[in-house]
Amino acid sequence: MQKTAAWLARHALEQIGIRYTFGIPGVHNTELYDEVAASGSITPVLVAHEGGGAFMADAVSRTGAGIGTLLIVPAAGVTHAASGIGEAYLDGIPLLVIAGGIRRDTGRAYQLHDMDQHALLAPITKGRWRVDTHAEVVPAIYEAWRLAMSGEPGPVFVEIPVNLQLMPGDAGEIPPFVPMPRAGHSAAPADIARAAGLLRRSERPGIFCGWGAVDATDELRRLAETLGAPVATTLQGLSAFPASHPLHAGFALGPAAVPASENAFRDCDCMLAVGTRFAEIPTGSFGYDPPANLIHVDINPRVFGANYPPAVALEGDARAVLAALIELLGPVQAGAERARRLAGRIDADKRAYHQEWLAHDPKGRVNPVRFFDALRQRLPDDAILVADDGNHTFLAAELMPINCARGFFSPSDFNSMGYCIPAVIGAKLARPDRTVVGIVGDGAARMTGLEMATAVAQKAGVAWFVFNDGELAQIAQAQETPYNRKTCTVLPELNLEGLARANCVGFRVMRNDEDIERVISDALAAAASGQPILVDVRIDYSKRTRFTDGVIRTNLKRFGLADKARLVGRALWRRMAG
Ligand SMILES: Cc1ncc(C[n+]2csc(CCOP(=O)(O)OP(=O)(O)O)c2C)c(N)n1
Ligand SMILES: [Mg+2]
Repeated sequence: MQKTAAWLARHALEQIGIRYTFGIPGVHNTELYDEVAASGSITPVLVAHEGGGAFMADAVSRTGAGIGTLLIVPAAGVTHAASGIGEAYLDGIPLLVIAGGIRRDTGRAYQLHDMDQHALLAPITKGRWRVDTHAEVVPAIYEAWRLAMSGEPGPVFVEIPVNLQLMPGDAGEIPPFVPMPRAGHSAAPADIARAAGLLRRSERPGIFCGWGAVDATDELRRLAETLGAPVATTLQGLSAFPASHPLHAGFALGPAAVPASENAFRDCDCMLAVGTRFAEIPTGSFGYDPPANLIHVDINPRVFGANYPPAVALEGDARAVLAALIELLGPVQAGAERARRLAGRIDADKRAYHQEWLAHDPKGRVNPVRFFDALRQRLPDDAILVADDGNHTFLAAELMPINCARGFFSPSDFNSMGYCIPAVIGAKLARPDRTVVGIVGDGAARMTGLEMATAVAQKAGVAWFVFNDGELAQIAQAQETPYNRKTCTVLPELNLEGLARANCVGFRVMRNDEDIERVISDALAAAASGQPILVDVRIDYSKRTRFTDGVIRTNLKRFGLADKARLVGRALWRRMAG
């Protein structure tokens, strides 16, 4: 069969079920764009910057509605997209990145956009393909997709040289698309039995879950209830367990965790960790050591023992492994009584922490706890909340209850600022039935703020709440004590209303606590009517999160006496000298 590579790529994307591609056309992919635009099922979305496009595609994948897909130019498109590709790679999110490639039929050097993109992408993709013939196009895209979706998901890259896109060639027999099997594999029964034994004998079991458990909420709930175990989550996995459940302890472990989690896990003697890598954020810079009886469930065996040695490692799909574990565990006698006691303690700790925030004086600005209380009240349970990276992220993690699986996204391990504004758009396009809102720092809003126009063009009714504090607060707070000065963390003035108007989105200001309910209601109403809207939230950041305090304390403890003396001496001197 004679076909162009552009036709073949479009065919493959249609079979996979791609509904949107994100990117910008250039001379190496206009043929692909033209094909995709002719598809009845795929909409090519023009973005302002490929970095934003990559964050949109990432969010499509995080909703669970198929794989997010990029359609970009070589070199400059790839380097612009790299932040989003890196984020997806470290966060275990599938992405299909398709770029045009330079001509392979002219023998010319110094072509436009000529670079080794495969070398650049090697550390942040699971696999890379460059097709050299027409017959390779469809198999390469299917194979790339399969790799992206299997095991721990991640980004894959396919380069299609422009000469193949333009000219028809022999496509050979086009293979059929074979979807992935639904049921994931479980671990060895003997290992699951050992895990069940440890949990049964434990007096204070605990469950810690990450994004890898996000589709296993029912199983987690059953296990928590059977064992009478508290459940803490990572930042990325915040939505894996509903905050409304009485055994939900909350975000993180150890001194950087919310009080309910810190207390519930203080004497944990057997931990069931599911779909988490014990990375830096959820352990508060490795400030919490899990117990020796650590049962670690993950689809990626490389995470086992990377930070903490497991007593039992269970390699497999979280749902399948947990279902088998539930089966082998059977009823646990002490579980119900433990659950009752724990629920009381968790509830008291959560109330006390909430009260502590309510009592805080926001100095005429917006108190974060009142903002999140009002937002929670007005959002449906299945809403999707997207945070960027900064102090606002940890405020959301500590103060905003998330009750629906895949109801919270944030750029976690690659930790790339600029994620939220575009990701909100990607999530809304993938799930138009859901309310999607963003919480974004004023620093991050500068990075990808011009992507708001993409929401208007796509008629994506979303709301972004910009936490406007005039600083790169998460870093500025960490500078305060040791340096007593804020080098490069005080932001120049930005007119957020101007930014909103420039992008043709709606605008509201929330000046203080009195404005909260009215402005949130207005913003959600605008979003529901299809009008994207930006809200300038004059947030008060004078009270620190548990996370920031915990991480600073943990890191300070690590310094030796001499270094500690040096740092404290410098801080004191600066304080005195001004
Ligand atoms: C691309 C990128 N650059 C820099 C950082 C370092 N960083 C982490 S949080 C943060 C502050 C973010 O400021 P803002 O967006 O205003 O949020 P806030 O902390 O004030 O809530 C910075 C600079 C990062 N994570 N990513
Ligand atoms: Mg800020």
